[in-house]
Amino acid sequence: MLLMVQPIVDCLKAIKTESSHVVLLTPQGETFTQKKARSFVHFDHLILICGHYEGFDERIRDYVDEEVSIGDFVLTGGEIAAMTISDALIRLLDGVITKQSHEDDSFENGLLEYPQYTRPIEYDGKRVPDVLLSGHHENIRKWRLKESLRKTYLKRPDLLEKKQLNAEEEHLLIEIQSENQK
Ligand code: 4G4
Repeated sequence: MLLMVQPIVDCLKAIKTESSHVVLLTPQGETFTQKKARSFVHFDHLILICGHYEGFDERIRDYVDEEVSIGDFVLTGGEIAAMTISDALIRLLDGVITKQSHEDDSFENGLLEYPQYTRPIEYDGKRVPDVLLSGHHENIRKWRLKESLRKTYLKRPDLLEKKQLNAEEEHLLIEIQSENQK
């Protein structure tokens, strides 16, 4: 069963304004990323159309601005995709979380997040790295950058290929690669 074009276009006509951006959620769309989330927050009015059953009448595509997918998998409906996108956008709105938190997010700097610790200093024989207890901000910054690079190198090498590394990052990556050969 497919969603018909006429009821959806009627609905669009009823709610669309000059500032609306109309997005169709489908597995065939362009993949939603943090970069896309940052571009979507600039729209004053976002309309997310959720398909169900087996999708839409093909002609719907002429009435939307773009098609987006949240990943290469199939859902029974686009609603959870719409919630995913909403959540990613809402947390970028002013006042939801601090600017520093965004800058630290994975994908904002193109790297995975560095390891983080809470108390106690030792749990089940596992210690918080000494450098983090040292209070030496420059060493901590460098350690975090290196561990971000290490995680990305080991888990998401595809992200490193896309990222332009500066001299410090290049140097740290070479260290990591030689450490991993031992
Ligand atoms: C449009 C066409 C989005 C919408 C077909 C929607 C996955 C995503 C749907 C369908 C969705 C995604 C029923 C397959 C609704 N599934 N990856 N399902 N299907 O963003």
